[in-house]
Amino acid sequence: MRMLVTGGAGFIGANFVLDTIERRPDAEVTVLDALTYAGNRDSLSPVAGRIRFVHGDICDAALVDRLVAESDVVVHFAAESHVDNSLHDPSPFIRTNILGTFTILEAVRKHGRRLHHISTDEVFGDLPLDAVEQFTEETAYDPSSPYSASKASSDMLVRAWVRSYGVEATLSNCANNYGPYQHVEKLIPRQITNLLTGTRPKLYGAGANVREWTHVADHNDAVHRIIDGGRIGHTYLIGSGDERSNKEIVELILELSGEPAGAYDHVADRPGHDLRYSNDSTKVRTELGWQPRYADFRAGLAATLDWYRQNEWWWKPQKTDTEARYGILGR
Ligand code: NAD
Ligand code: TDX
Repeated sequence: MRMLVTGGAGFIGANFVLDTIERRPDAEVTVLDALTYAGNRDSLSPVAGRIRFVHGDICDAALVDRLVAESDVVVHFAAESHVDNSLHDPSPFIRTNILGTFTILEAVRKHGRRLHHISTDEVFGDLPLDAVEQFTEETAYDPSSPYSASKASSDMLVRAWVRSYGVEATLSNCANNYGPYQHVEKLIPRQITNLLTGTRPKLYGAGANVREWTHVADHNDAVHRIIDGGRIGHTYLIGSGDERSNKEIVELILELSGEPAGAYDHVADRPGHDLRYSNDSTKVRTELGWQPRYADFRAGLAATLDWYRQNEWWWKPQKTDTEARYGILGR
């Protein structure tokens, strides 16, 4: 199988490529990545000799056309992915997430290639904190931030290209991921690396907002199953079922780091801050036999903490710039 992975130098994409090389030894993998501030070629160093790396932009129609023509399957991870950045400057989100996905769709349409589009639970908006309600594949889109609106737009384009042009695409909307190689701007690595650099964790507002935490390896396992057995035109929601408030997460990181429970700062809340996400992942479990292997979140978080402790070389170069950006946002 010739596989084109967009955004393969980012957090989830790099974990996907490392996993793919083990799982599909015969696969010919090409990574297309623009190496924005969020992309890091070092994440792919364990498989550098096994893949082709193309430094380029998913909005470059001629390049995308050529690479898609040379592939059997396109797995589309590339995106601007951070909500806070999207609130500060939405323009790269509109360009990469919407125009970039359009560019990929036009190439897979022309060459008749299989596409899997990676998306997020954030397209559905949020749920009340005290409800048992969950998102399902039928929930209406109601995005809150420029990031989630741009991802919602990209999903809509994929659905339209399936219906109107018969493009062979599947979609998945996963809950929050954690694990190795995640950029230090995101909640869990930010707090772990704050503690490793002698800074107190920063909690937005009261910290009551709830996220459903799914290990990146479990997300990618679901993606492989959808590529192999997913129904064309279908959407699959992915999530571990493990929901936690941000306050619980920060307190658990402090505990695992041997620090006192209250040793964190409250900072300004995120505007429009979604309250709770929760995916009903019955479809991917029953149709494709998926279930999370990292069912013990505490153990998965402890392993992630160890990874950041042991791989300072990987994250240290990002840390100063990231905190400087947060300084501008007042968070
Ligand atoms: P990330 O920000 O870590 O990585 C994104 C990658 O895309 C980077 O390597 C970057 O260089 C690349 N990229 C950005 N713009 C590009 C462009 N114009 N052309 C080519 N490459 C470009 O993101 P992530 O957390 O790994 O997320 C990957 C995908 O998964 C995204 O589509 C995101 O919406 C989705 N997702 C993320 C999560 C999560 O918790 N992180 C959860 C659900 C879905
Ligand atoms: O320092 C922080 N303190 C804090 O309280 C940071 C960085 C975040 N938070 C809060 C905001 C959110 O409620 O923690 C929660 C998680 O924040 P992020 O890591 O920024 O993730 P989120 O906004 O939930 O979005 C993530 O999951 C869905 C990914 O970034 C998206 O790409 C994905 O689509």
